[in-house]
Amino acid sequence: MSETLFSGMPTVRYAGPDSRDPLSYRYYDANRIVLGKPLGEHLRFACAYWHSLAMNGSDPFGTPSLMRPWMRTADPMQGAREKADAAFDLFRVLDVPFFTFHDRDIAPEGEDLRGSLSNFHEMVDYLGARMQTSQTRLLWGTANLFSHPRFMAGAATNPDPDVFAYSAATVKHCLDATKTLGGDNYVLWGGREGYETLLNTDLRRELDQLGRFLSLVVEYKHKIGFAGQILIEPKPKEPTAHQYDFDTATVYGFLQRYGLEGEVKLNLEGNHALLAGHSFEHEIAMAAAFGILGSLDINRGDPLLGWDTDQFPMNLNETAMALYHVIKAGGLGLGGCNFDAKIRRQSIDPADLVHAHVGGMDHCARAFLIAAAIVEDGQLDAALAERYAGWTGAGAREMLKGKMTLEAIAAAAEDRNLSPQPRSGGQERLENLLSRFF
Ligand code: XUL
Ligand code: CO
Repeated sequence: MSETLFSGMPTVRYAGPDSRDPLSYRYYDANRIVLGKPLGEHLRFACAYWHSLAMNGSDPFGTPSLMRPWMRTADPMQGAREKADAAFDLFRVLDVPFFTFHDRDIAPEGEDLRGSLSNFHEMVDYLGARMQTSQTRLLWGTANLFSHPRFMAGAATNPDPDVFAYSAATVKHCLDATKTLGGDNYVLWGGREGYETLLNTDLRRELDQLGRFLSLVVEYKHKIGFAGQILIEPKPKEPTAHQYDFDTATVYGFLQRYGLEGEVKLNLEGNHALLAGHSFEHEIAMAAAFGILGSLDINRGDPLLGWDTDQFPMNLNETAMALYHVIKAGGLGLGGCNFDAKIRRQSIDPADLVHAHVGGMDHCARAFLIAAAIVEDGQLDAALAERYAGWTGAGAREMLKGKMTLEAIAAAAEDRNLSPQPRSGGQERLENLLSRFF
């Protein structure tokens, strides 16, 4: 492997909470046993290729601020190989167990569909070779069905059936590649699956197209024996004014409508939750309640801004409560914590990328330890059980079994001449209890 931007950097190691070395892990001790298994296996961190390797610091008001060496290479395929070398060297520095990518992050667009697929598979082979000598595995693959102008009116929901077919071909090959590289999940984020104005949009048709597309993906997953999970990533807006996969609840309704609720789970993102007017913990708890919690894009947004800033997570309370609900849901299983997060436009040094991930991983590890301590303490759980204790009684349970009619419940209530007394929700007491763990 050639020299990379990260060649001179040693692998970041766990050094304990007292460490003064900014490039050491203070909380992320991957082998530490927490709640019966190693911390690393709970968190399953992933580095996102697009933000870490492909992003050049440009924003709607400015040209690129960080030009990486591989972005200057004249031959795009040679540039893609240099980018991959840098990627795996970065993974070595971070000692990160997983990575994630879109087809377009790892390989340049070709002249036409065949050319693009050929570039893609050549780079998938290259990544496969890199993975032979790396500890870093693939958490998930996905397709970029939103950057090229052909997708400006959507991919599966496009009014042009050729774009639907083009997208189907792209996803087929990305799913093949994800399986070949041993990925644990395949993610579909609905890039431009949404609308700007109803004046030119047939909602019913577009939703049916999206439902059909997803069914095709699920059928193909089974056909090739991909053992991983298919995940939808909800987001309420941006780039379109109204994205179809708005939030957890919306996607669950969509999955039910197209008969896919047993087949597809969710990849939930912190910043997307915020844009939907929810908290990250709300989205996680809601997905857990529906049994569709799959994986996390663990990042944070800026509550003062209305767009996806994709910052590295750094709000301890928010992350700890998000991970608390993950633990309560039984963990992430095949999912993980993917840093769908980017450094700021001014963070132009290669080291900034390393600091960002080290900080993110350490932050999440610390938050997980706090969440685990809350679970182990059990007082929050006990308070919840106590609040709903009335429902453990036989008469109460009978009402939910589907056997009692409204009249029967009414008759029983009248018979007992019920006069329920209000009880405190105890919110402040519970908040005080929680603050003891931070
Ligand atoms: C966009 C976003 C994507 C998905 C993968 O907001 O989160 O990067 O995670 O396509
Ligand atoms: Co994301």
